[in-house]
Amino acid sequence: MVLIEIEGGRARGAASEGGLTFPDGFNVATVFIDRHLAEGRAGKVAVRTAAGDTTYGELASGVNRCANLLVGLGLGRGERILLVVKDSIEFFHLFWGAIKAGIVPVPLNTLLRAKDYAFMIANAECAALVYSPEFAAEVEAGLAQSPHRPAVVLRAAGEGDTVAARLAAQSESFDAVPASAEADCFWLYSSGSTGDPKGAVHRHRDMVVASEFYGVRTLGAREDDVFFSAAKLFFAYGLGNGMTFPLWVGGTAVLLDARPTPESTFATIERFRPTLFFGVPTLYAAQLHALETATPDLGSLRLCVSAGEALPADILRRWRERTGLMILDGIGSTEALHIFISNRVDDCKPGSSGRLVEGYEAVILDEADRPLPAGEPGRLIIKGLSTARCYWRSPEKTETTMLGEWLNTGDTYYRDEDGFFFYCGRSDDMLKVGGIWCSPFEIEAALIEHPAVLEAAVVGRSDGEGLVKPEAWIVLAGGRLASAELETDLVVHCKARLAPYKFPRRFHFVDELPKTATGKIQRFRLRIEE
Ligand code: 3UK
Repeated sequence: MVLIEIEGGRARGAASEGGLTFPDGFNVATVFIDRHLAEGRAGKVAVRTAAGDTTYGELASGVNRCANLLVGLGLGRGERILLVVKDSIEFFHLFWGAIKAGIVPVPLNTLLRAKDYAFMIANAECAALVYSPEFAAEVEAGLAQSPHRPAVVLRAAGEGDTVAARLAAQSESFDAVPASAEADCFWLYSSGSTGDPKGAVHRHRDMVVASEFYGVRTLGAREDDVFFSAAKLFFAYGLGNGMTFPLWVGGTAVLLDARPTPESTFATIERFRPTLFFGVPTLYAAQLHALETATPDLGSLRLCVSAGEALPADILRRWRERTGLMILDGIGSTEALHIFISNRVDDCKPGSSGRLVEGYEAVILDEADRPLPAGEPGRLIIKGLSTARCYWRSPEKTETTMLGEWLNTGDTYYRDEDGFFFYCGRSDDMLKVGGIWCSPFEIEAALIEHPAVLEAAVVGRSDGEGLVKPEAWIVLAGGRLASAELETDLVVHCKARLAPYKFPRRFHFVDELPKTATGKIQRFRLRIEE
């Protein structure tokens, strides 16, 4: 059965949804996985990792075996399976196996701590939890702390009884459970400045829309491309770059399960020779430093992409000078699924996020919700067919973010006369550090647990390269004195409690913090102070 009209990796059909047609009963696993067998790609390598290559044929049977395993374990339609899984073939099997069976996969950030997992396990009321053995300590501690107990808890791979080990005994055929373009498909958790992470509920059509409008029509991804994303699959950015775009065009994905450093990313590029590389500004800056002494062969690359935070024009200039390669900056979000405003190879303004991606609309609003003319900064709202339907069980946050068909990005932007969008900052206090969300409140809460700290305020501060890093302003408890040892101790203290990137890179010790009459810390005053 033809589920979606496709020719040369492009969806064609009735003009309705931007040229995309979704038939009744549409299950997105059929177009990302099964279609390749019908199109003759069974023998082509779909995924490459240090552990080996997987063809499209092997991928399709692995996905079916995994769907059979999950159904056999008693998981039902619409139930959630949380995945704390490293970038690996198991991630592909679990994510698509679940979707094909009508189960909702929820990839989680693998850098989190026990209390974060405890919260998500309960919040999602998940029926299953699967994790890579590398993350066992935090995940198992989180499970022990959580009031909710998933019926199924399994390791993805490694020693003993794992998902990978159980696949061999499963049948390699499985008929996709009928769904629809608008049916709930998968979730991604997104963190806000206050309160707990929220599950953004994405639909079956969303990955098709992002892959076609951004991946194919904006980026120009093709079947002969080899994709390498430094951003991990559990981020919406990495999920698109490292899984859905390659599977949409019938290309090849290269996965790196280690931390993306200049050394590990250069080594991966030399070994697997990708044509497209996806990074974040902090990584490009670190790679540029490394390139002062290293001379990796980057000759396979035709194009680089940056997102997660604004790419400073100077980093782009230096990267082009040093490597001869272009970096396309674009803004995306977990709620939009992927990039909705982007530069293009032949249409780029360094320092801007680019122009609208086909299929999306954007409006910049003033305080009274009136559209602003070019040049004036305001709140950016966007509309497109890949945006999340809601946040799971967060009606208030859903109401302020999902405005009918429009999505409130929480970003301040202005648009120039040529239609290029320029980032001016967040509308709240949230920071992007290395492309990953960082709540100042969360770091402050950890800091004040330290006996030497009376009060703490965390703000973002631009480093020498125009990249934002958390900076702490601290009022010490009576009798305590500032010292280099204390700063080291505070960093160790934060790293023990929070995800490893959430610690202050600089400290200021002060007698008091600026506050409003009602006692609210005025972070904006700390941001302008030096
Ligand atoms: C900020 C940017 C300036 C912006 C993401 C590409 O980052 C992604 O998703 P998140 O949910 O964060 C979304 C927020 O991050 N941001 C992202 N890209 C840029 N700011 N310039 C940029 N190029 O505040 C946005 O609201 O973590 C990025 C694709 C998919 C994604 N989910």
